[in-house]
Amino acid sequence: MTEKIYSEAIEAILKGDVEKATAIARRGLDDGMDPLELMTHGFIPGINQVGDLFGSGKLFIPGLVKSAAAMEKATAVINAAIPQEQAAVRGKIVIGTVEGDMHDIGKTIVVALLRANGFDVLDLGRDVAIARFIEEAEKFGADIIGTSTLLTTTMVVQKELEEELKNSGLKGKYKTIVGGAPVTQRWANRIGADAFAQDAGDGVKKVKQLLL
Ligand code: B12
Repeated sequence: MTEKIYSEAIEAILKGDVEKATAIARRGLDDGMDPLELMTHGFIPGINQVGDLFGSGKLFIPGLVKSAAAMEKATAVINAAIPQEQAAVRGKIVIGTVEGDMHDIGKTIVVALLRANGFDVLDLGRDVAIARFIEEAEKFGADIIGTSTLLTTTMVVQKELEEELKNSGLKGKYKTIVGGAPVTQRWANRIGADAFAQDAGDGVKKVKQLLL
């Protein structure tokens, strides 16, 4: 039963079928599935296959856009169903996708899971300039700045943020966490980010560690 819904989710994303993807997300949740399990074993493998097809020239922009739309809708349904922890606020995080990058599906999952775990999260959306990350962190009284990037060409913005924080004497004030498909622990070490997370669950774990 579970395997079947995972393969249906993968197929709906591959086909870029928004209605089907939404219906599968709702059905899985109605059947009592864990939202993150459904995301991790169904929808994410689906969008990763889309990425591989696109990367190898077997799928083109219109197909990528359709699949992304189905993924966005399924993600919204699943994010809304993540159980919320009633604990006191554990810390404040400003998060966004870096300037030049429009990918935000993974970032929205991270935001939803952090909120569900009792963190106060300010989501700045996508295509966020370095100056804005810093201004908003100042206004919000953030403990942590989190950045997402999916493009190898925009990874450098995470490095520039570290440099800007150092230059403005704010490096100690905010901890930083970096994520996104091409980002690695090695990259985080190289640019001087305080943490790296490979997925949303790991993100919650690393954020908790940063706030200890
Ligand atoms: C969906 C998608 C799109 C959608 C995005 C829609 C949206 N609202 O996000 C659209 C159609 C807009 C798109 C556009 C483009 N895309 Co695109 N896209 C993808 C695709 C298929 C999936 C991305 C995704 O959503 N993954 C699923 C999520 C859940 O995973 P994730 O983002 O990695 O997030 C997880 C972790 O990384 C982590 N995480 C992520 N962020 C953060 C942040 C923090 C703080 C933390 C702690 C953790 C964390 O947690 C998340 C949850 O587990 C990828 C392929 C891939 N497999 O990555 C290509 C891909 C990223 N795209 C690519 C390209 C080339 C483009 C375009 C340039 C295409 C074009 N010619 O126009 C444009 C770029 C537009 C721009 N300026 O940004 C390339 C990038 C290649 C490269 N070397 O940089 C990829 C790799 C496809 C490929 N194989 O070629 N794309």
